[in-house]
Amino acid sequence: MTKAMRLTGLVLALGLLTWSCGKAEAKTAEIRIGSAVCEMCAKTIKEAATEVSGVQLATVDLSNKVVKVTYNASKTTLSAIEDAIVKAGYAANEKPADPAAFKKLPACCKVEL
Ligand SMILES: [Cu+2]
Repeated sequence: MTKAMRLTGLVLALGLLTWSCGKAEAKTAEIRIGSAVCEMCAKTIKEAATEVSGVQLATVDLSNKVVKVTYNASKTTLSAIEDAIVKAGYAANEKPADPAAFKKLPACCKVEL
């Protein structure tokens, strides 16, 4: 093993260490969004979730009716993200949708459970 190779290995190891430290606070969770039916719902929920400060990524999976969120656990909580979705008019896990927000949804999105 040459000196250059060993050095490269060391740099890579250090880089990986720094990277994993930076990701330490990042958590991923799935939130059930049972009342989501169409692309418009998906867009509304995605926007509501990503507007929460600390949320890095929100991916809506309409066929499984879940939204996968990646968030910084030192900045926000799963409960806060659920609340944002509730305020947008959708049920999130055990929390029912906010009735006033639900009323304002487009007709195609209003699905009584
Ligand atoms: Cu919809």
